[in-house]
Amino acid sequence: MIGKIESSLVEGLKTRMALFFVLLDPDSGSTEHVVECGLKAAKHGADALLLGGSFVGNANFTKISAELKKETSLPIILFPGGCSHVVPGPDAILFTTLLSGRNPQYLIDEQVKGAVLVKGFGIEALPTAYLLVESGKTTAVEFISNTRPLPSDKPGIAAAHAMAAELLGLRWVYLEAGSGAQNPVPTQMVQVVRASTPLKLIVGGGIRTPKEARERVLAGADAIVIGNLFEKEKDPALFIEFANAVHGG
Ligand code: 1GP
Repeated sequence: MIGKIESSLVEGLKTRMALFFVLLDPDSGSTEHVVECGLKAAKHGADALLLGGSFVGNANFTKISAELKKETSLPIILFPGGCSHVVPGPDAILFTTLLSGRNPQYLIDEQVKGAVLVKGFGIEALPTAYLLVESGKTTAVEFISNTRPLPSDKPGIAAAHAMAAELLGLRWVYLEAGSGAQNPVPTQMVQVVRASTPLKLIVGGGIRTPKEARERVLAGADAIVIGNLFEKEKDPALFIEFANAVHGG
């Protein structure tokens, strides 16, 4: 069932070319630092805040979400690396399956354990196929998940995975180069995946300039995720530039 948050994101796409998601990594600094970064993003054009990462060692996960919720009405969407990251508080969760991999733990095992928590906490789930794409160096998600990424020069393979996601009833595809990736997901791959399925398409990992973001929107992305960049650089002007590049106009 499509919930309130997903409906509002889809609604947002009626007036914007794509949505601008800012990823907050709980491990990127103190709780105050992460919250400050999230609030800056909320104030300067983000459409949603993703919270999480493949490896989270910060026990303040719940606190970050609670602090953000006090100050912003922007959707806070969990982006978990596993079932242990499911905490009460966020509005929604990217309920992902690492479909590009062949490790049963991240294809279904974490989901079975996490489902009980997601339903118990009443968190809205956005069913998402997570496709990890080769990006020039080993990323945290590749290492932690013990899976091989999809070849970046074989967009047809990524498209076949996206089609499988559609036929399995998922609603979102996340084309992921990995946080801090050397190379973002190639524009051509975004185009080919876009042409293969009507599912909502999220693209992230290693996008460092508004131009790179815009190119992927023009290729068919419905949402762009920026993380790393804003952990170091919190200049509001940069948030605004990214938001404009992603939203279009
Ligand atoms: C990682 O796609 C996100 O899961 C964001 O990547 O941190 O490289 O922007 P960056």
